[in-house]
Amino acid sequence: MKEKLEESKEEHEKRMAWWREAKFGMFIHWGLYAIPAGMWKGKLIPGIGEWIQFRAKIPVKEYEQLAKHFNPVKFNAEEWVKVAKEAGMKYLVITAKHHDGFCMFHSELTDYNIVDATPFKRDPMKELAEACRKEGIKFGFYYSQLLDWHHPDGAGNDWDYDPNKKNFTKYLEEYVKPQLRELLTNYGPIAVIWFDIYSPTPEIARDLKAWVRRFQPDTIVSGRIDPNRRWDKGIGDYMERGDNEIPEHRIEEDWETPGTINDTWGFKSYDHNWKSSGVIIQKLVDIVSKGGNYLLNVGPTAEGIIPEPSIRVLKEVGAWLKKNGESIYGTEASPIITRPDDPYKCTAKQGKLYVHVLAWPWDGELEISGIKNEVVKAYFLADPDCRDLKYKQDGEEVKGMKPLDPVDNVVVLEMSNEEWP
Ligand code: FHN
Repeated sequence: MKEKLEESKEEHEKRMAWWREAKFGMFIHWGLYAIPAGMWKGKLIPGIGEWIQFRAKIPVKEYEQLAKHFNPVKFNAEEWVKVAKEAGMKYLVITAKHHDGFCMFHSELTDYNIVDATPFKRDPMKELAEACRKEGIKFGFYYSQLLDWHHPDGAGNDWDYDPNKKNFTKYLEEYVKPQLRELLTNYGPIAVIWFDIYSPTPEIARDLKAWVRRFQPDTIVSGRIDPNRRWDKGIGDYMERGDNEIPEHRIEEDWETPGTINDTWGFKSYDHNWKSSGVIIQKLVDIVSKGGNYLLNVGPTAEGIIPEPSIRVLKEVGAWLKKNGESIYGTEASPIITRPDDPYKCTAKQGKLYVHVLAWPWDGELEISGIKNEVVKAYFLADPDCRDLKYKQDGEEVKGMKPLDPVDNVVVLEMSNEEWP
């Protein structure tokens, strides 16, 4: 049965309002792949951790055995949500079903789920949904609609199943849609359904989106519902950029970059390539200055622990946001065009330009160009007393300020009137 989708611009704007304000969210990739953690039968398997079944061509019957050993006794939903909250993240999206097909929620459609197939027997999605509600964090599900290496009719597994014998429509109608109904009816309000690479046709994408709307009209649908659309939102509610990809320029429509803290989404025991908090803060600023959201991933272990290096980085980002959040949440993209090598990026709110000085020029002489209003006050956002910063304005140029923070000094320029920015 095909679902119809008709909605007004107002409905769309209303749905997107919290998301536009939020800017920063937590992505969580968690599943059976956290057990092998990047190694299979003594061999290091290259690539991202959650793709291990595909990369090592592990037969379903073998991979399924992992479920018997999945017992994340250290999992604590409230602690995870607190990590997100302290990092200044406003929403959380977790893998309900990734490409390996294992369901991290209790599903009536298959026993291959965390409650029925593991010694853990709990539904962590219920616990997380609850904890998010308590802490005021929006809660969403990642759901792999195309790839499913476990289901005989899902796409992607041609080492167990003959691709010519697959019935994708059956998988969609009798499995994907009923599972989406479960996710959208058993866990309270769902802020986002994060579909991933990609629905096979635009018709299927539209149908799936309408299916989501039928149960929760306010749920935001990710751009990767659309076949191969990376450069505009297409059928989704917003555009999803490539993984870790930040566009060069400001983009007018809603968009998001999903990013990793190290080089994998699902936990890998030997991936220690952690980005520093400085790098993450600068990526966040870059993204927000171009009008986007940053969905930053953590990959918990099979015991249910968010790796300590991620927690450390997130705490530091959160500490920076505590002082400088005004220049991120609810801001507009930069009204000034900056080049990649400019030492600053901007965000704005009415009458205020936030100048994120990511690398203070070595001679201390910061010059900001393109200021189309008279500056009446300059100060560091992190300074609780908003003490006046000395500056000289010469037409559209503002010069002569000295740094405060080693990573990103946010200088606030207050304007004489609210016409710009
Ligand atoms: O194949 C997935 C990958 O495992 C991961 O989930 C990322 C997150 O954006 N999405 C796909 C690749 O783009």
